[in-house]
Amino acid sequence: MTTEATVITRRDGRVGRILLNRPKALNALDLEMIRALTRALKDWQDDPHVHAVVIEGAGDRAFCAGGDIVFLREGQISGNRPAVDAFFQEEYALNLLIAAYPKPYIALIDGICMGGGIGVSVHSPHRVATEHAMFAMPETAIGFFPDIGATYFLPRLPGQLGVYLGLTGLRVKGADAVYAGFATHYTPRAQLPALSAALAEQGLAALAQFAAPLPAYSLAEYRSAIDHCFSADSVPEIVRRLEADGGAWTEPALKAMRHVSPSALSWTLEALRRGADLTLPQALDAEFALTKTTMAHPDFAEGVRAMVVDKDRQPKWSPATIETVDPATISAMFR
Ligand code: QUE
Repeated sequence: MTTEATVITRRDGRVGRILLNRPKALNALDLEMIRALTRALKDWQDDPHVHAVVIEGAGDRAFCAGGDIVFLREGQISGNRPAVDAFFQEEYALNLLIAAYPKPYIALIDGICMGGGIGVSVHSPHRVATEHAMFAMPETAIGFFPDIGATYFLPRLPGQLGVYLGLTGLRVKGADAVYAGFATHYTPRAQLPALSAALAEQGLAALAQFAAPLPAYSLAEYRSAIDHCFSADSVPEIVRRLEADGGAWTEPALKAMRHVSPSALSWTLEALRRGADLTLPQALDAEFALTKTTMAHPDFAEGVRAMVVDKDRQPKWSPATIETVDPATISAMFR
């Protein structure tokens, strides 16, 4: 272990600690980090001194902002499919390892938690959010889809909330994340170091002890409208329902849906509907298959270019509008 490591693991009292330590990259997961996490969890699985695992993000901006999508884009463009496959296979295997982990795995989420960051937290039964926690699945913005098991858990959020969040990429903050189902406990940032220390001393009981009462749910008044709009059978119909609703809550949703990849909206809706009937392992297998067809679509390289590489935020999608996406082309991307 060195302080330069992008994942720092150590034993502390009854717990094994994992620190995602790439704060300048918002602790986004590269393959080396995925491997370090996997190795630590496998070591501690059989270590009688380790009763639980606690994972946190370094710095005060992010728990984990996602995966190494620049690496994935380069692998796709250069035709290095083995490297791309290795990344997804190992990332999804880690998601499954966390879901089935035999000891408590506790994620302390303070700051940004998106994509791959959700994959190393939401599959565990113990997720603490602070008032600065910010959850999102923004992959339609890069011409991809919510993966890391999101096709399993988004359809299991209350009503159509997961479809709304998976299509729009909109953010859920603080205590709202508990109501929405991303987190199980709410603890103020100021108390997080004390909670983290208490977990090493007394174990899981510390979670309830440090949980603060939840403030009101800001999405409560839109829930039935969200369910109505996002239960539609197609993306164009969802847009028609949002326009017909006309409420203030529909503005950010429509703005987001007009900015992201029209094709990605369509394959994401299909993937989420299918995921509702799958187990987590089945959903991850289906996601792995879908990485191949979606990354081969021009919108993936273009979306990562516009949002992450060049940061001009002006992607040129093909096709350019929701109305001109061909449903048969999307259907052919699924097995
Ligand atoms: C949409 C996304 C992602 C994104 C930006 C989007 C995403 C992702 C990252 C990201 C952030 C910080 C990093 C990094 C990647 O940004 O999935 O390597 O250091 O991982 O608009 O889906």
